[in-house]
Amino acid sequence: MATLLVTGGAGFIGSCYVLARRAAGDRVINLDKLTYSGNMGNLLSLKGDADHIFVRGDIGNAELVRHLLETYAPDAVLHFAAESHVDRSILDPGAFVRTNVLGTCALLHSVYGWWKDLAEERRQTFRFLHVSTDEVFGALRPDDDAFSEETAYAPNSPYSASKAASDHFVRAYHETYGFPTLITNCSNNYGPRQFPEKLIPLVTLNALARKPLPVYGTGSNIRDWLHVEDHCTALQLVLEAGRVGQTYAIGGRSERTNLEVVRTVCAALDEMAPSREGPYAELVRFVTDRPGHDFRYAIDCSKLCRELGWQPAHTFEEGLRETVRWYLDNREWVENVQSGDYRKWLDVNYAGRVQRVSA
Ligand code: NAD
Ligand code: TDX
Repeated sequence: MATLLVTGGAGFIGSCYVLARRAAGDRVINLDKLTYSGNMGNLLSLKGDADHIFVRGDIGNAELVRHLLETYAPDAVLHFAAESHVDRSILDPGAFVRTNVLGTCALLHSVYGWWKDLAEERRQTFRFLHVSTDEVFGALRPDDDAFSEETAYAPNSPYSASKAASDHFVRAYHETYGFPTLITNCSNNYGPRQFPEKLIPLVTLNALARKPLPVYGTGSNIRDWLHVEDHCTALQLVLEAGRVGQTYAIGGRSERTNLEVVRTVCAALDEMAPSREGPYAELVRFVTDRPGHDFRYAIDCSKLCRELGWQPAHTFEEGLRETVRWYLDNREWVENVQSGDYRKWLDVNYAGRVQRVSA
């Protein structure tokens, strides 16, 4: 049984990882600030579990982090905590600098300061895994090769710039101090418990409420989708067998245009929750584009597959249907996250965008 310090374990991907590790028997210390996207409702099944220790706090709080390290002596730190939404980063880049850059630097320094005084054997086996994104590589054109570990960084949004900066600091702690880091750069995740500011849950819930489905620009931008559980199995393999100091690109080999994704969600809903008012795809509206909208992301994950034997278990079509089903079956979770703050966000991000019926 390993002891893991997980940051951001009440968020979408972090909670999936925490649930998987508890099911596997690891002890988890879960440090999360519970920002708007952190949600204890994601961890309901762990209520009363003595081996899931939840601590509400900030990764930048060096005293708290030091206390957790000294008290629980984790075998690894998995760093998920971040501001994660590109549209929010366009409206408030400062929050992304504070958490993703300064917060990550503070966390790194706290963990490094504790690690350097451990006994040699513990120093050798300890790992700091930094969970990052494919967005740090910028945008691809239709015929470009997919991103790989060798691709040069070229972040275009304040979000991706802040994640790129954090990746560089993690790398620098390895190169400068020999700190045992691992970095993963993953493509777009989907699955249960994703906060409905992101495309797939936003469109699912808007459709059920017969609200417009906002597609940025012409809907031709491309993302490479991966089920969140497949991301988490990849992270565990990297943690257990990844080479220290290395980066691993993770992706689903499932490139789809945004319009294809939205239409697939609509088709699943037509079947699972048919509406008397007509097919859900009638609700699609093409709205003012995201500034600096990256055209295409795609990941070449052959290093991960070859070196660590990873394979995704979900196909996009089957995983998306399961995800839509999850949102239909978990209305209480949905109602809890659709708070006043969430409605305010929808106003801030969508009210000023021009809407068209065709692209
Ligand atoms: P999320 O927004 O759902 O969750 C982020 C979590 O971090 C929340 O629980 C939040 O409360 C917590 N948090 C934020 N600031 C904090 C702070 N200062 N201290 C402690 N906790 C804090 O995000 P997600 O989609 O689960 O993403 C998790 C990580 O994975 C992020 O680092 C993100 O960059 C990365 N990533 C996400 C995707 C994706 O498609 N969602 C893809 C690749 C990589
Ligand atoms: O209302 C919308 N309409 C729309 O067309 C929203 C919210 C999004 N989009 C488009 C923008 C993107 O091309 O859909 C695509 C997906 O958008 P998001 O769900 O916001 O994800 P993206 O910007 O691609 O970033 C995500 O993947 C990489 C995560 O939010 C990041 O945390 C992760 O690093």
